[in-house]
Amino acid sequence: MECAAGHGCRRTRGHRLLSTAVVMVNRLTNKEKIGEILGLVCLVFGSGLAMAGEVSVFVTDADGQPVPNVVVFIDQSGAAMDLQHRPDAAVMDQRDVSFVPHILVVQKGSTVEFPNSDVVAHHVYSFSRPNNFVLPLYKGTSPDPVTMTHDGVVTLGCNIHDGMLGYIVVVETNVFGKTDSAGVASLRVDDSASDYGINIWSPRIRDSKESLVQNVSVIPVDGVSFNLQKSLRPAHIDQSGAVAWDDY
Ligand SMILES: [Cu+2]
Repeated sequence: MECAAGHGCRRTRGHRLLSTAVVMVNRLTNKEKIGEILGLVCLVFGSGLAMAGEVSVFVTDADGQPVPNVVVFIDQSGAAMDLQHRPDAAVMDQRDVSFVPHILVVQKGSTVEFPNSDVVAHHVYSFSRPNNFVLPLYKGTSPDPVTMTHDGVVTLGCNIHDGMLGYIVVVETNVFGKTDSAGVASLRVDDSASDYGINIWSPRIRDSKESLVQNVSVIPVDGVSFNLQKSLRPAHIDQSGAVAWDDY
């Protein structure tokens, strides 16, 4: 961001430059000082905007408690995005008879690898058309990655272990994340972003679809809050270790 005073200060400069700048200003003439002070103001202001490219999203349940592991992403139509961040491949592991992570978010067109870290075999499948697929019983060597060619939620199961349940959320954007234990996710949005929608999704959420998107026209300084109204569905608990499968 170019400073209006023409000093060219950029938001990427940090506060650590501040003390150095103050010392320099003290050595200048009054006329020079005015100009430099303007620059300093610009520097501080720019530093304050250092997080302007980050949009914080907060999700709370009907009791006001933070909801972790909620997928957060912006609309495809929203703004310029840094396509350099597109992942080449994502990983949905199978560990302790569970899908790890339980919920994976990828950009449309990404490939997903399905290694099996267990000693037992798994038979992974999804009926979620048009991203449906089957990875016949395997362990050890991983099957070929699966390319997620359409957006939407891909529900995963295992033919052997009924308790295994996972989700791949395929989005049309590379600006996505998941809320942490504090119910917060940070999205990195380009400075030029405007008029875009912020969406949330979780298999636990029962609120109306319309309430799970908020449109913003600029980067909201205070972030965006989703205060869910309906009680959540219970969290999924895999039946890890419930059955001892030694070999297939
Ligand atoms: Cu399995």
